[in-house]
This record gives sequence, structure tokens and C-alpha cells, in this order.
Amino acid sequence: MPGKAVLCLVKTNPHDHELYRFKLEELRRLAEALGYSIVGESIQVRVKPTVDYAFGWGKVMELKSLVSSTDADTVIFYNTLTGKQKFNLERILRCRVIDRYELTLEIFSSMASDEVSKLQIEVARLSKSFTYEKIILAEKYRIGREHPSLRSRGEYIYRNQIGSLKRRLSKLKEKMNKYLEMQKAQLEKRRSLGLPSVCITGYYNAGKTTLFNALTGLRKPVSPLPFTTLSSKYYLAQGITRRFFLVDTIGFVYDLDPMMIDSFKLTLNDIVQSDIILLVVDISESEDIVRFKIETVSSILEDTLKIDGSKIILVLNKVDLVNPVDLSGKLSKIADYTRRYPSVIVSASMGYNLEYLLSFVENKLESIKDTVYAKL
Ligand SMILES: Nc1nc2c(ncn2[C@@H]2O[C@H](COP(=O)(O)OP(=O)(O)OP(=O)(O)O)[C@@H](O)[C@H]2O)c(=O)[nH]1
Ligand SMILES: [Mg+2]
Repeated sequence: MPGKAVLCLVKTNPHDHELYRFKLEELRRLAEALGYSIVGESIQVRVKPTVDYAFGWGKVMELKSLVSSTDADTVIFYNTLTGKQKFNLERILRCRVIDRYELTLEIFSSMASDEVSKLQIEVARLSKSFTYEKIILAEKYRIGREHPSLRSRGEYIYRNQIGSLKRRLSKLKEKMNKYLEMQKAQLEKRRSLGLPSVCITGYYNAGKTTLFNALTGLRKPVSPLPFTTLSSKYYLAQGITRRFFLVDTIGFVYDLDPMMIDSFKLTLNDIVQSDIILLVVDISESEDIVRFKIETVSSILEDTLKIDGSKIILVLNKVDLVNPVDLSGKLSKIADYTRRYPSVIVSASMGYNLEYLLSFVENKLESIKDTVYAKL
């Protein structure tokens, strides 16, 4: 049950005067969405987190008094913690210590209802916690220390438990491979119909599902909470002149951990395999944040997932919340992106400019028709 939490960040770039604030604010929103009450925060500037505690020793002591004076029961780090850092911090602070990776998985778990999402979450959780569990078990059975029972019953149980963790992970990965095979078969089936796929992607909360619902007439869950959508939804949409599969997917966050990307490849494949990608952005946020979120998603799509940038259309959503006087300022701030990707301004919830978006998408589908059919 979420209780009182202290947020922590190792600020590795001393010249960063704004981004770290955004990171902490995002961490706060994610924690609050789960029901944590944030009672304090602790930031240390250092080029590299320390191997043992992430924070330096003096800062750990300061954090210890903050935890005790605020009566916090959880410490949440923005930085990804190693098993060793987590274990050491928990021992000194005498409270639960998690990082943003684990916090995100907690949110995912609270939202997940389908088999595929649960499987991906479990793979992500086990992959991350493996070294931590190893340390806990070694401590429990006093492995690696001078101890009379070394090479005896304690070590036997330790090896046994580590073995069962490994088997569990490899079983889950096997199951994941089966789903990947099924996904491949479904993809081929859709391709054999000769219909292209258009995928809606973007930062979490950008309004992707609201757009999906507006274009399909469906009523998939929409909410201001992060990660409302976890598994992809396909729908055979009837556009103005043609039919295509419209796909709604999971939202992205900043500093996405490579282990998370690997665990969620089933969902991410839906984006990679699409013929057109709608990169949805909430244009009602401050100019810097709008820019920063486009940058984040664009880099995940193009650099990490190796998606061809020519497939991307930028959808600037929630324009109903923007004061018309501010719009041109926002557009000039993201001009390098609007030059790089074609862009359409819409309001998914008000239905503004959706016909234009549809015709834009359909024209693009027409222009890549030969490439799509060539893939069949
Ligand atoms: N004012 C306004 N609100 C919108 C618009 N589009 C979406 N929203 C709101 O933004 C919030 C997030 O919408 P979702 O459609 O759930 O966003 P999402 O990108 O699918 O979010 P995740 O699935 O969590 O990644 C909800 O409260 C929506 O009502 C819009 O065009 N205008
Ligand atoms: Mg959604």
C-alpha cells in the first residue's frame, strides 16, 4: 500500500538548470498517481552515482535523517539503481527503496488487465530484480562470508533458489517468444489483406487513445493517469477513401531503460511494423516541455527503434487548450521538428481538424502504396 515517500535524484549534469526539475516533477506525478504522498526530496549533484549507494555517504546520512523526520516508508530514486545500491540503501535507511523503473512497473501492474501486458511486466520486473534478489539470498544464507555453514545446507538452498529464479525468467522468455511468433502470424495475416497499419504513438497522456476513439468511434479507456493504455489495440478503420488498421499503443517516458525496451518488445513491435506513425504531442504544455517530449519520442522512434523518419506525422493535439495568441510562439519553438515531419494541429476531444488529419494520412498511404504492397 503506497505511503509517504521521499524523492531522490543524482543530478549528473552540473550545467542542467531545468531538465532535472522536469524529471523530479514527472517522478512526483508518477508516484502520486499510485497514491504515494510525497513528503520530501533530496538531490545530489555528482558526475557519477557512487557504486555503493548512488548518493555519496554524507548525502546518505542526510537522507536518513530526512526519512526519519518525515516518517517516510519509501524512498524513490529517479536514477536506475543497481541491486547493490538498492540493498545497501535499504539497510542504512531501514525503509523500502525503489527506482523510477520499479515505480513505472508498479503503475503498469495497477493498470494491466491482459495476459501480454502482465507477461511483459513480469519479465521486466524479474530482469531488473535479479541481482538484488541474489544479494538478499546471499545475505540470508550468508554466502561469500566466512561462515561455518559455507558449502553446506545454506549454500545448497541459495543455489537452489537462484536456479529457480533463472528458470522462472527463462520460462517467461519462452512464453514471450511464443507470443512473438503469434504476433508475426497475425501481422502476416493483416498484410495478406493488403491493408496498411497506422500507429498512434507519443508520450503518455498525449491524448493517443482519445484520438484513436475519435477516429474509430470506439470507447477505449481514457484518463489523465499515466499509462492508461498498456497493450496495443488494432481496429480496422474506415477512412474517407480507404481502409487501414489503426493501432493505439503504450505511451513513452523520458530516460527509458533499455531493459524496459527489451521486455516490452511485443508492444513496441506494433509501432515498428506500422506503415505510418502518428507522433501525438500535447501542445497545451509549456513550450520547453512540448519540445522536450517531441525530442524524447522522436529519438526513441528513430534512434532506438530504428524507424524511418519519413513514416512519421506529427499530430499537435489539445489545441483547444491553447490560447491562440500563444500558438505561433509554440510552433516557432518546435520549427525544426515541423520542418522535419509533416504536422497537423488537432483537438482529439473536440473533434477539431480530424477530417483533415484523415485525408492527410490517406494521401500519405496512397503515396507509399507501392512500398506497402511490395512488402506483401
Ligand atoms: N482538452 C483536451 N483534452 C484532451 C484531448 N485529448 C485528450 N485529452 C485528455 O488528456 C488525457 C489523456 O488522454 P488519453 O487519451 O488517455 O491519453 P493517452 O496518450 O492515450 O495516455 P496513456 O494511454 O496513458 O499513454 C485525458 O484526460 C483526456 O481527456 C484534447 O484534444 N483536448
Ligand atoms: Mg492511452
